[in-house]
Amino acid sequence: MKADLREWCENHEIPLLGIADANTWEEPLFSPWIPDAYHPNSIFPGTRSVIVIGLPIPLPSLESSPSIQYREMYRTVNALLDQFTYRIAVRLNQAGYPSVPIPRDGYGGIGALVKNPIAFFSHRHAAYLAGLGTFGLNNMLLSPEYGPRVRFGSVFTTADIEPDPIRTDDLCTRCMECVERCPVKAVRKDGYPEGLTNKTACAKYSAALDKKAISPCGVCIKVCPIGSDRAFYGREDIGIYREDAADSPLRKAWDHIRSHGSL
Ligand code: B12
Repeated sequence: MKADLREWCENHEIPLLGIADANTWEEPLFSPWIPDAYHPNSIFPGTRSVIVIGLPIPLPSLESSPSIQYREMYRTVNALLDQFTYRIAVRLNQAGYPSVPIPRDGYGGIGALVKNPIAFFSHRHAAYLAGLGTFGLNNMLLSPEYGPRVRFGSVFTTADIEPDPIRTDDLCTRCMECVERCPVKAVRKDGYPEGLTNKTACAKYSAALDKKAISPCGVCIKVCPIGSDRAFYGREDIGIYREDAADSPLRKAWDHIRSHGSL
């Protein structure tokens, strides 16, 4: 079953796949732990495994953010995540294992998040339990391949699939770049849980950007030095994102992109 899933993902350009045992939600690994109502078995009783897939945000699409370029890429990746998790669930149903895909976000517009910035299920948490990465100061799940520049989707299934080990290392280097560069000072330097992102401040900023058609912000994920995608794109130097960085062809390109397509 796992080999079949892996092959299917490879054939569909899905680079990250992890499996979590649904029972791991019942054994707190840090405190405060995720509340019972948000566990897979509370949402879909009978869940044995949670399949998590990760699709990367190509770094150059994010670098002009906030911009129409990143907004469109965010939407593309979101649509693919929902389609792929839907197809994986249908595939498992056809094989005789009742399964359900979970929407990659689960909220009705940024207004809903300003009112209550919590969804009914956490994909970040699922990705962590499926061994795909570790939490960073920016509250995002950092993967070795893409740092936080990866979005996740999950499928709850009654199939028993061999789980992947949870990572025990810490990918975050506490470089503080996400803390210092957040435009609304929503990312904090303290550890979990004191340092959880100020969700309301971030959501309100996103709502303001949405009025200009350039949400979400994405700065805390573009400046993160973690991820082999940085070397792949020749972007090891995160100083290029600082406002006072020397003029470069990249900055000209970002200014060009930012001057188009938004309100
Ligand atoms: C609500 C929401 C927001 C809100 C609130 C943000 C927040 N910090 O929660 C707002 C609008 C502000 C927001 C902003 C962003 N978001 Co958002 N958001 C969500 C959403 C829809 C729900 C999160 C949620 O409420 N889960 C339920 C609660 C109970 O769980 P939780 O918040 O995930 O937290 C639990 C664990 O993760 C854990 N935890 C969280 N942080 C830490 C840190 C440590 C050290 C430890 C040990 C544990 C820990 O503890 C919590 C309780 O157990 C998810 C999609 C989803 N459904 O999962 C995307 C999601 C979290 N967002 C994502 C992203 C990328 C962003 C942005 C970068 C915007 C963007 N798309 O460019 C910013 C980053 C802001 C930030 N630095 O936090 C991605 C994260 C991908 C990743 N690699 O981790 C997600 C998973 C979407 C997806 N499908 O991939 N988001």
